[in-house]
Amino acid sequence: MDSDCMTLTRFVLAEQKKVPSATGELTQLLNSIQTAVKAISSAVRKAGIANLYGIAGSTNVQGEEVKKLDVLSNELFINMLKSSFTTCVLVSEEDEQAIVVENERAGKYMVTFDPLDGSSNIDCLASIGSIFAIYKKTDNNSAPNVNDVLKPGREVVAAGYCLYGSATMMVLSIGRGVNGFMLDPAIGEFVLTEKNMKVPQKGKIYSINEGYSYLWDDAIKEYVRQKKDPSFGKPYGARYVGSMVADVHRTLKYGGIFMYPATKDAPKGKLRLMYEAIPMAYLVEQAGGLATNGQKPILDIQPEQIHQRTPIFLGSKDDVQDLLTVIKKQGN
Ligand code: P6P
Repeated sequence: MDSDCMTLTRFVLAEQKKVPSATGELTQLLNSIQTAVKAISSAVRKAGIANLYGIAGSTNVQGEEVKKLDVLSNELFINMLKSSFTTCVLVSEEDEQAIVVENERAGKYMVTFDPLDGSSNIDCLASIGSIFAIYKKTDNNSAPNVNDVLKPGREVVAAGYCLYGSATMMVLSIGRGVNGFMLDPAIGEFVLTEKNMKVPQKGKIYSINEGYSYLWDDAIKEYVRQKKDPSFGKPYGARYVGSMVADVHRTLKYGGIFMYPATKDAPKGKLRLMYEAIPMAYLVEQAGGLATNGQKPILDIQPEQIHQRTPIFLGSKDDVQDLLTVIKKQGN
C-alpha cells in the first residue's frame, strides 16, 4: 500500500492550488462527479446480482424498486451535482430539457453529461461509460438558462469520462493535459496511474461500424478502403466496441482513428455534440490528437440545441489529417 498515493481528490486539490484565484468550487464539483461515478461503477458491477436489469418500475427480490442502470446513473449525476452547490445548468442525455438548479443551491458551473453511454451494451457486459464536460457561466446579467450552456467546446474548462471496463478508470483534463485514474476498490479512491496521457502521432487501428458502409459518403468509403489496401502501406487493424467511451479510450491509448460519420439515414451522424463529441474532442486535443466533424474542429462548432448530433472523427493527428485529405480530394 503506497502511503502517499496520488488520488484524484489530491490531484484536483493540487491543481486548484496552482490557480491563485481559484475558489475551490471546481474541486467541489469534481468531487461530486467522483461520488456519482463510484456509485455507478458499483451498480454496474452488481447489476445482474441485484437484478438491476429489466424494466424501470419493476421490483427485485428484496422488493426494492428496480431502476434501469441509465435511469439510476442519471439520478446519481443530477443529485450529486445539485448537492455540490457549484452548478446552475445541467444538460443530460436522459433529459429532454436543460435542468436549471434552484437558486439556493446554484453555483457558477454548467455540466453537460451522458450518465451512462453505451447502455445498449449493458446486458452483454461490454464496457460502458459516463461522459461529462464543464463550462463556467460567463453572463452574470441574466438568470441561468439553456442559452448559457450553448457554447463551443473551446470554452470548456474541464472534461472527462469514466470507463466501466475490466477496471473502472476516470480520464480527466482541467486544461493542463490529460491524466488517468484507476479506481482502487480496496480504498474506494481513484489513483493516478496514467500521467500526462498522449495520443500517439499515428496509429495502426481504425474504428467504425462497417455495417453501415452502404450508407457512407464516397470519402469515408475511400478512406476505409485505403486502410485495408496493402498498396497504401501495412493495412490497419479494425476494432469497434460500439461503446464510445471504450472506443475513444483505446484510441487515446493506442492511437489510430475513431469514426462515426454522417450516413444517408443519419445526415448529422448519431453521436451528440454537447455531451459526447465535445468532451471527447476536448480530451483528445488536450492529449495532442485531433477531433473534427469532417469540415471543422469539433471544439469550434457553435451548438444550436442541446441534443444536436454531429459526425465525429478523432484520434492520432496523422490519421485524422489523412482522412481530411481524402475528404478534401473527394470534395465532400
Ligand atoms: P452504432 C452507444 O449506443 C452509442 O451511443 C455510442 O456509445 C457508440 O459509439 C455508438 O452509439 C454506437 O452506435 O450505430 O455503431 O451501434
